[in-house]
Amino acid sequence: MGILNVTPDSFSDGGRYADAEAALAHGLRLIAAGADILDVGGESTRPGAERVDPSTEQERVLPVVSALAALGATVSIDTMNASTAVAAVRAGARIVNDVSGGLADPELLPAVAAENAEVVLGHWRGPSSDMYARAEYADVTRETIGELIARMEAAAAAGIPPSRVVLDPGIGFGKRGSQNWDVLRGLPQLVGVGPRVLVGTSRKRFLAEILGAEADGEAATEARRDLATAVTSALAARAGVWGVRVHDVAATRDALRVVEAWEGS
Ligand code: PMM
Repeated sequence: MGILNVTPDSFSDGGRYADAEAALAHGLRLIAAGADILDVGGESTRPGAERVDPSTEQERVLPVVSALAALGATVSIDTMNASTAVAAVRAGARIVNDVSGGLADPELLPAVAAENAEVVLGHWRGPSSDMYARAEYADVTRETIGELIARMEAAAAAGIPPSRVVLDPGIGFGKRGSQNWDVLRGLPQLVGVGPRVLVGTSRKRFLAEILGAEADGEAATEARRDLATAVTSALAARAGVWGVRVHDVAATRDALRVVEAWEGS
């Protein structure tokens, strides 16, 4: 899954693809690099980010979603808003990627069910503005999986069967540095729950922390974070996940080719 953020303030690529034409061109580059799905987002979820109103979000994403869908791309819409999810699905998106797992907007799961879309349910304990305040766990892996199962059950109650659900442990969402590694170590248990699993580690702060890369210049940090992302993607694939959400699709494709060769598949 290639990341296409159409936002002026996303933490790593914010602002670069804010205009629809530039976003479309970047989407085509991601497909050429080997992305199977393009994840279009119009609201930054970086730590401390302010919420964007749904009409601004839709102005940003809908032209990009419809242009990519018209070209035959599989598009997911990265949103926490039911109205944006519905508008994007009607513009051609097949998957609704909600980092809040349906918690931010109670209308989202019923809307996804009514539109017959698929849904990514992220593990989430509250808005980005204060998510680290909620990063208190006795057992982060067990609690993350338990809370995701509860969201899967909420989706089923809204009319979305597990076959249309993808679970995402929400790396960086309400989790501090080492807690993210604990969750990644527990991926085989999450895969064992049943639905497909998606993981998003791309360029996240917990990677820069172990690299000691935070003090580097921005470009150097990005290159090192992309390499670390390719490695985590390979390890996630070995753990049995269905998908990885990344900025640098080419590097992750290469990493996944290595995994396939290693596994002889
Ligand atoms: N992370 C971000 C945004 N959307 N969606 C899913 N499913 N999983 C994630 O981990 C995730 C996401 C934040 O990263 P970005 O600002 O680079 O998009």
